[in-house]
Amino acid sequence: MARRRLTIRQRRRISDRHAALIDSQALCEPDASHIEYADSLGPEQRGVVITRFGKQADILPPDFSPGDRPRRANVRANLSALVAGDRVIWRDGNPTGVVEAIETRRSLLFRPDNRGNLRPVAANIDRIAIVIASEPAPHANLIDRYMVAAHNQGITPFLILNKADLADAANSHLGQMMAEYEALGYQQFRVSARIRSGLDALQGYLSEYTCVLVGQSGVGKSSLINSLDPNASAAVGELSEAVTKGRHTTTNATLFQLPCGGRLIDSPGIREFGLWHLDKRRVAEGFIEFGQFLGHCRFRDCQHLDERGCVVIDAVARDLISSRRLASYQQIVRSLPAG
Ligand SMILES: Nc1nc2c(ncn2[C@@H]2O[C@H](COP(=O)(O)OP(=O)(O)O)[C@@H](O)[C@H]2O)c(=O)[nH]1
Ligand SMILES: [Mg+2]
Ligand SMILES: [Zn+2]
Repeated sequence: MARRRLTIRQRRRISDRHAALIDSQALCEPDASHIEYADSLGPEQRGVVITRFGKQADILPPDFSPGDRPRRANVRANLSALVAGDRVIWRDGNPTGVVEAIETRRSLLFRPDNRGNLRPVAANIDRIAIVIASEPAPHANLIDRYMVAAHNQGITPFLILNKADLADAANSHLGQMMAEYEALGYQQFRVSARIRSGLDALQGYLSEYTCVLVGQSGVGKSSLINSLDPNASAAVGELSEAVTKGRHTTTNATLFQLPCGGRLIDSPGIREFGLWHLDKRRVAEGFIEFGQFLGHCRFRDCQHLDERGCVVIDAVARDLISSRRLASYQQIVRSLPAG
């Protein structure tokens, strides 16, 4: 599957939009025009967005339980960036309520759409679960990209190796990869959604957080949600994603409350996070083991590519940074627009 390439102009536009998007204050202004609805609507209350479609959203109380049926509400035009996980002020109505305001977000995930615009996907996320499996084979550079995006949004990433039931799950390439991330301090879990192994430890961790699952199509993200939540019916199998992709249907992020505690957001739409809006310095910061070296290179604007006096490159020679991670960093930096 060829990944779509964006033109430089599209990437620049993403940069500009990014600045506007994270300034979510603009989205949180209450709208005075709700007075006209006052008769038919209930009192203002807090809620959380379960999923968003078009001009409507499904809403539940912030402390909802698994299996609770959400209420449908209209979303005001000025709240167009509303996404799963958003905390809102809303009023119930028959048959449809109305969302009046978005509360300030503590985090926001976004991804580039087909036109190269950045779109918010999910809000108020605590952790990003990067799901991998022996099949389809993982790409360490893709994992690194997810990690850079997560760190830059202030969200801690961790790894879930699914399909532990497959013989190939013990292969040495995968083992090395997991060991490298473990040494960097990333939490990791080995599970099988199919034979339900390793789920207890994962559930214990998930119970503390709202997590979003990311990873290549086919690694078992939807299967994992279904095995953690008997009420969930996330669509399993490559066909479902292939079909939605062919039709250009927007697949929206959905928030699940797990019976074991914790919340998961399944988002078939997140295949990658754009990194184009980041400047190179922020990419380096997303490689957490580079941190102690940054700012100490001979040249203040060192990009750690091939400059003389680069302490990051020197750290590889001293076995303090892996050559694989440096190469992965360099690959990301070279893929960014010039400037
Ligand atoms: N052997 C094995 N197959 C799995 C496991 N989890 C999911 N699968 C299979 O992997 C394929 C893709 O699963 P799906 O949940 O749709 O992946 P997604 O694209 O990441 O959501 C399906 O055929 C699943 O049956 C697992 O733990 N072990
Ligand atoms: Mg899926
Ligand atoms: Zn350097």
